[in-house]
Amino acid sequence: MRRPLRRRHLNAAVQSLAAAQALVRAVRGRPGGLCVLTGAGMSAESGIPTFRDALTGLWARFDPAELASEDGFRADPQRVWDWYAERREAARAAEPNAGHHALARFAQRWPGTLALVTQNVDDLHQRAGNTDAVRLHGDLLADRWLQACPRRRGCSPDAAVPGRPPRCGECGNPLRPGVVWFGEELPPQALEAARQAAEACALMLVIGTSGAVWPAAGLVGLARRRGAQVLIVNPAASEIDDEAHLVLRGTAARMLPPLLLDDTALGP
Ligand code: BV8
Repeated sequence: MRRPLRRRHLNAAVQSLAAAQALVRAVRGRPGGLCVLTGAGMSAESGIPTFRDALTGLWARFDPAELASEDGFRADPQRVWDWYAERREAARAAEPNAGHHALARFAQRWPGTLALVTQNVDDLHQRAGNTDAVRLHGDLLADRWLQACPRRRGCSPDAAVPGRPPRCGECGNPLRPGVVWFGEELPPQALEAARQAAEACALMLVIGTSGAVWPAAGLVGLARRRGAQVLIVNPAASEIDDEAHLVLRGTAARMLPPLLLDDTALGP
């Protein structure tokens, strides 16, 4: 009994990949034809735990929104600084995976077709070659002062006195990671660019996101309402699966090369 079931699964996977490849082929060479939204799952196969999985080990008992918030930082700056320091190390030690490289090669092969929007705060898209990726949630590797310099001296973050977190030697203003915390506004330019890309695309490809965080998750519905086809790549169900015309149940590194570059068919 097992064998036919597996064969059926494989045929279904091959068929949906073929259908997905046809959607991608239809937008190649079309300016802004493909908008890609990525989440933490994009970097999972590079060894960076997803947001939900980042709460493993000693961080398991914390709520992400608590750690990734100004209130959480003010309540215990050292704890939050250490969490980000650990994530920074993981990001620096990681390398772009086959999924990141497939997106970069697609952009090279069909210049102007891809608009890449990411929720990720690591720099793996940029290191793979997508240096124009729109970063909705900031940059894990860029620090800034928690508040504006009270002396309007515009002290450089590099001049901060080392510590957890580092602080201004004159006014004690702490450094914070250059990411968008929960309850904070997204960078208006990035959000506007993402909205325009979602509205203009013919295909919205959503990779490795649970679709739990807004306003990023809203970009998918926006694209669909503007007539775009929605294609999701995720090994598990997400909160935005209802918006999809087609779902590929697989991982970013395994699915993107055949999907974007027809490089290799899906093997057993
Ligand atoms: C704001 C930076 C207002 C920090 C992040 C509407 C409805 C409900 C709530 C809200 C709403 N509007 C606003 C809110 C509140 C809140 C929100 O969305 N809360 C949620 C939790 C309910 N939003 C905000 O606070 C936003 N700000 O609204 O401000 C405002 C407006 C004007 C003026 C002032 C204020 C700010 C949101 C941004 C927060 N910052 N990151 C940091 O990283 O530390 S969000 C952070 O979490 C990530 O960047 C990412 O965006 C998100 C995690 O989601 P995913 O990336 O999807 O990751 P996750 O782990 O959840 O899932 C991984 C997925 O990958 C899974 O589906 C898994 O199956 C899949 N996967 C696993 N392995 C693989 C894979 N896929 C492919 N391949 C694999 N190998």
